[in-house]
Amino acid sequence: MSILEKIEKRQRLEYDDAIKLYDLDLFDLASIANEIRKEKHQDKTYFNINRHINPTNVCKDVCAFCAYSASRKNPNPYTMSHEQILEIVKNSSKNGIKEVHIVSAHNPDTGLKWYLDIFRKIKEQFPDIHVKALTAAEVHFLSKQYNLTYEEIINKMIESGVDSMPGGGAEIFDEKVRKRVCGGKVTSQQWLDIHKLWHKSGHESNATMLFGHVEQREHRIDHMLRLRKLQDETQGFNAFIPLVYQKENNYLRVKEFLTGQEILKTMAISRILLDNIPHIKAYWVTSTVKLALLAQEFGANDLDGTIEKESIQSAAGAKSANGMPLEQFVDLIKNSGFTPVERDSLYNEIKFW
Ligand code: V47
Repeated sequence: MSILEKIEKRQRLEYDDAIKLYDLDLFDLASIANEIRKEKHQDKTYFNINRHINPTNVCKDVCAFCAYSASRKNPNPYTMSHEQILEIVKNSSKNGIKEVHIVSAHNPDTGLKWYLDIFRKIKEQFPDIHVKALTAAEVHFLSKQYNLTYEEIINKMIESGVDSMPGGGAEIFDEKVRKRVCGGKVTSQQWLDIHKLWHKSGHESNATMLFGHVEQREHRIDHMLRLRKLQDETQGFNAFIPLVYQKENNYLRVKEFLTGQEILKTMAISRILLDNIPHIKAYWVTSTVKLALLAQEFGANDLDGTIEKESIQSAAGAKSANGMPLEQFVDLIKNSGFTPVERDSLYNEIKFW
């Protein structure tokens, strides 16, 4: 049976077929991915009114792709006080945010309490705001730093009010590439183990993939298939987020951005392969807004959110430092022919705009 026939029958593709998807014509891939998107989500494009907060950039690890952490390339270390973070949440709550997405560097100086107490304080003062916080890379860092098991850190997160985990830190699972781009931090298997434990605790999370640096197509396919395997076991992932690598101010020497075609093909392939992860998020921050809108025709059904402030990818060259106004966000989705649906962090529909 040909690959196209297998997809037509909605049969699962394994590695040998999956890698050949890249050889298909761009518009054939779009049409297949769009058909699957429509079956699952019709013309709805989900987004969230949210606020990203990155409380410290002091990091004990050095990932070659990272321009955010304080280092030789970025000699401006900062660590926010809890009062500063609460002030941000207070101001953003006036804009109707439903979620704070809190991700930090691996700061060895602040103490475990600094990491966890802020979640409790946010929950006490803003009980209706969903706290999405701590990547598996941070969970691993905290576990090593404070000699606690992953389960113990996860229990502390839950006790402190963390509602869901973001998908960061996955980067690329292939061990050789991973060693080159972020050797020394959470391993691929540890990343997957942490999400498995989080799912087992009855909570949901997302999964990212950083692509467009030194990895090859086969590493992307391998990454997606490892996620699909875990999702078969746990069903805990809500969204897959392919993050397009930004190349400024970091230690990886990558001169060219991926072509728009390669980015869109990767989005479409993720929609086809990840038959058990319901949402494919085109994160406009890294793909650019224009390509994220186009990605809606290539299987993506989620555009993340208004963000308000973004520090990680903008440090590496993305034009996202100030988020996007809600009206503009809604208009862009409508003008591209889709229905903007505001969602909460767990994909319950809040409002059709
Ligand atoms: O894991 C770091 C990435 C991630 C660069 O779960 C870079 O809903 C591009 O995970 N170029 C953090 N990317 C952000 C993240 C995320 C974003 C939006 C939504 C969700 C979600 C999660 O940022 C890191 C890393 O892969 N990153 N440096 C760079 N130069």
